Amino acid sequence: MKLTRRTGLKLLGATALAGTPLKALAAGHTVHEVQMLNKAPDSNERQWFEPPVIQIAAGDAVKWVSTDRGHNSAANPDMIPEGVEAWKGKINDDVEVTFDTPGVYGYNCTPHQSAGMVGLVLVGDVTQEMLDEAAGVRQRGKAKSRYEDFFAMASEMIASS
Ligand SMILES: [Cu+2]
Repeated sequence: MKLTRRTGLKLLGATALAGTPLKALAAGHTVHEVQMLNKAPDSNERQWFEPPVIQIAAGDAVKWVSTDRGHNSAANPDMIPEGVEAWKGKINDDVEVTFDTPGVYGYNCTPHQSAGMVGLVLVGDVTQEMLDEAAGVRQRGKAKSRYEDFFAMASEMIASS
């Protein structure tokens, strides 16, 4: 049997939980961390979420960590599934959001949105159609070119998952 990521997650939920953080076990889901950074770790890009695109299972959480000061994580209300409440973290604060609804979630740092500090969370079964819809939202400044890269990364991720 080819062990796909999806199968792996199911197996993880059913059996092998070794290596899963205790906190995640207690909460019954996995918490994925995204760092809020002044500079990307692998390039000279400034104002950066690492990783900028993250794929998680429905029911998992993302914790944005205020590694560098001056940043926050806020959902773009035009880039989240219908009926889902937008989150908005405070500057310099860690914020943890649990994602129960599958879909594409676009977010940004409020003061650095036009500087391109944006990211994507892909929750559960994401289709190319969902990506295209979110990618159609108008962007300003550097967010435009960053999102072009990130949506291309997202397409590759869903194709290989
Ligand atoms: Cu920022």
